[in-house]
Amino acid sequence: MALISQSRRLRRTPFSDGVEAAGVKAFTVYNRMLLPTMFRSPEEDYRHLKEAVQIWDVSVERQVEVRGPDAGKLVQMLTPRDLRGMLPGQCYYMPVVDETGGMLNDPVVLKLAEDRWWISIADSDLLLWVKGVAQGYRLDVLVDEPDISPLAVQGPKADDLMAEVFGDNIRDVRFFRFGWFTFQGRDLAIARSGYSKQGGFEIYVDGADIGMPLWNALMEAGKPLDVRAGCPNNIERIEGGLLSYGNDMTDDNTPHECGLGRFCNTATAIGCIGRDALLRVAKEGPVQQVRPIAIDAKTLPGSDRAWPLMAGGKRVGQVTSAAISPDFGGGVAIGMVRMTHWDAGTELSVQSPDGEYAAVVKDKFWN
Ligand code: THG
Repeated sequence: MALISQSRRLRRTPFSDGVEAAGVKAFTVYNRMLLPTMFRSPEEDYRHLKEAVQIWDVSVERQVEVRGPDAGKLVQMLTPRDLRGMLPGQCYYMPVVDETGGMLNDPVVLKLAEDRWWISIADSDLLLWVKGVAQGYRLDVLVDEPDISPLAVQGPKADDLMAEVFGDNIRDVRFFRFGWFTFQGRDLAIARSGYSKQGGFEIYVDGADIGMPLWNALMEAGKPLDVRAGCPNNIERIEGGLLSYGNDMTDDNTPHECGLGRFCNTATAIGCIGRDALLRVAKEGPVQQVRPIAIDAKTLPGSDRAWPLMAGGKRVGQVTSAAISPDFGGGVAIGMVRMTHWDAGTELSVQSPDGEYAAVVKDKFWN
């Protein structure tokens, strides 16, 4: 692989200096910003994530801030998830759909106050959609991207590390809740959340100037815990069934196809854009859906395209993410499978660029 050329269009983050000093080996681009993908090797990073604690520069999870009297109304227009019961201090995983019910993004939303929300986005230009909706409906809101950069602390020793830097009260933050904690005189929202199944926190770092001081404080305090710089790990997130927008789903998919029907309350999410379309698909049910797929392979290539899933000479779906799992042996994958072939135990074959492999639909992800 060649190098990626630097330019102002490809944004660095407040933690890029620390990421480079830690020996990052590969990046991807996400929301026009650098996202590390490998430090030592995918397998070494994976093992360490499952046993210790890592600091992840996930600044690419940009915030769309919605502020003002119509903020709650606007956020509810974006999603089929019913937000009426949501309290300040809570995070919700929130599908965002267009007028046809197609997925535009799958952010985590934080309710800071009735009139102030952060939408922590996946890789699509959601800011433009939210601004467009606000303008089109003449809502009384301000919509912008503040200087907030999430820093994730993930792994089984995350609580111990965070307690060293922020105090023991951090241990009481519950899953998908956030509290306010002070670092160098600045109040930071810290949630128990993150893009792994190993547990941990996300610190919403307010102001690029405290990025490296916080990075260094965590690295220093974590020395006895074997802390390392890390990043979302493709093997671990596939095992855990964490979906990747743009990979496992696009605007061609409804939330129901993505297995996100449990985050849709379309009947009561009054005002949601795409509600009529979703009421139809919710009633009829999807004709294809995301499934865990085991692949009988010892090595697999990278997945820069969908791999056809075949049965009896016919295409019945596609694998959208795949990796070899050190812990579960063989290939683990996320696929989109037609309803005729989506039952657990269904035997398929997958056409990877390196050849055809036997595959089977699993009943659950690997956790
Ligand atoms: N954290 C924050 N923002 C994000 C992500 C994140 N924005 C982009 C991307 N990741 C959004 N995608 C996801 C996908 C899954 C989860 C979070 C964000 C997730 N899901 C849990 C699960 O499936 O087990 C639990 C969801 C729930 O129960 O509500 O955590 O990682 N800030």
